[in-house]
Amino acid sequence: ELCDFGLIGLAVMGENLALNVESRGYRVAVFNRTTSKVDDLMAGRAKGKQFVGCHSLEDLVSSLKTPRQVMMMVKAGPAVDDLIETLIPLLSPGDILIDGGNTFYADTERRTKYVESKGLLYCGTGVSGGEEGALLGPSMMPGGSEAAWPHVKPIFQAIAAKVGPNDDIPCCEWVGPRGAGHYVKMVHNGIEYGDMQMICEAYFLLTEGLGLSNEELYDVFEDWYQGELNSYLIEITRDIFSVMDDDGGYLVDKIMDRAGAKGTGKWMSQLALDLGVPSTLVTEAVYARCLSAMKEARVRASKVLSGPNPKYSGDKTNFIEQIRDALYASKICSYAQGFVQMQAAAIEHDWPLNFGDCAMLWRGGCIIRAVFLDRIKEAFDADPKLENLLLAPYFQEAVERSQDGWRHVVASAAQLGIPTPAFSAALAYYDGYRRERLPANLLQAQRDYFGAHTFERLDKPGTFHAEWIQLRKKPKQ
Ligand code: NBP
Repeated sequence: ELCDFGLIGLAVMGENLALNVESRGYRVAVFNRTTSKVDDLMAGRAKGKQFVGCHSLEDLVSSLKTPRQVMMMVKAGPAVDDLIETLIPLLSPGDILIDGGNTFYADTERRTKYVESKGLLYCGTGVSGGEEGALLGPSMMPGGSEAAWPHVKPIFQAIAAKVGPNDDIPCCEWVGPRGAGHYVKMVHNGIEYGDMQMICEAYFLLTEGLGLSNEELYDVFEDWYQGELNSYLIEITRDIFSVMDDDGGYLVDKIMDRAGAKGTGKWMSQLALDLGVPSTLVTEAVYARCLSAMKEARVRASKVLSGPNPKYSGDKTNFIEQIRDALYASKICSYAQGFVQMQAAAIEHDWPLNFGDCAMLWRGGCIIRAVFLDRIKEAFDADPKLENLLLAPYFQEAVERSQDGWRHVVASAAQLGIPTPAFSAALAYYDGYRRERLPANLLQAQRDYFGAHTFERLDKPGTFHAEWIQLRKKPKQ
């Protein structure tokens, strides 16, 4: 009996995805470069299930129904190109190659065109949710050859996370052509960076500024989890404050304050710079990880550089509420920036993205899943061309409500010497975006002064240049 689905790469993600597909009633062929992993799976978790273990790509291909669906779940990069080269001669016209890894979107743009030129279909799919998501229901962001969608849709939507009142809306919709799916996945990861950084800033204010214990932090996050900040990341953060080490202390207090990164946040920042859009939250989050990684340098600097006493002297309960406001308002700015970047990328690459759908893809299964995404979906449903989330009435009102607390937190953090790069960047973005007039008139004057870069005028159309040196007031000798 032929299989419905083929999966290559049996590391954490691939193995769990394969089990997920099989659990929905499909027959799955699996292959891994190190074939002992195939045997381990067949003798272990796949035992007695509808699996065919393959020791070669030829075996895998010949085990599949046509049009074949072959998903690669291997390390992103050259491994994917190598697999594509090996698979092309084995596959038949109309067969579908799927890349479910964390691939850079431009690689998927290139590979889609290449694979299509060989008469096959290509489907670059962002998959989020880690090990548990892969097994029980990830968030999936498929893009690539549109003709592949009707074929992959039944299995993809069967295995994806489900949301909605009846738990029947799959977090998997067609995103767009070529690299669109991987781009949306990258923005998801960048937003995840921002969310995590903002939660860490709240944590730092609560501990450094207010001296809250882990028990108190647990209660604060439990309270936040019950409200509009309800999200997976707030939930796991709450839980972290309850976990003890073997010796009775809290585990979180013993963890080295040096963050790692795999690079998807950095990609989003780099592409924001290329597009000329201000995705400042993800960028600050990336830089915050860089600064954290300089542990030894910080230890040296801490012995030399001074700052104020970080203890907050005002009302504790109020400050906790204000930190919640800062977190919520900053989160809105962060998502606003992410969607602006996707809009700019959609224009640049000619991807007809549906932004309400994008919000729903992240509603379940993935790391940034949150109730909040329903509001984003509603905002884009009400106005698919919405320029900026901050302009949607719901978010406009939410920021209006939060901004006093947010400003107080950013100002207090500056005075207490507690770094809050994401909260501060979010506020600077908000205050810059809401201004009809910014000081760039002076900037243009400077550019024209030293480099004759010309300027436009508010009072008449055209391009102008001034002889600044001749016109200026002569300095006193
Ligand atoms: P890894 O990213 O650690 O990749 C390991 C797999 O790639 C193994 O099956 C390995 O085979 C295979 N592989 C490599 Br490495 N080079 C290969 C080559 N040249 N040809 C064929 N196979 C090759 O696995 P993962 O953590 O399961 O992630 C898979 C993909 O999913 C990655 O792109 C990752 O970024 C993405 N992702 C991961 C997560 C997560 O939470 N881990 C979440 C979302 C997305 P071997 O056994 O022979 O070495």
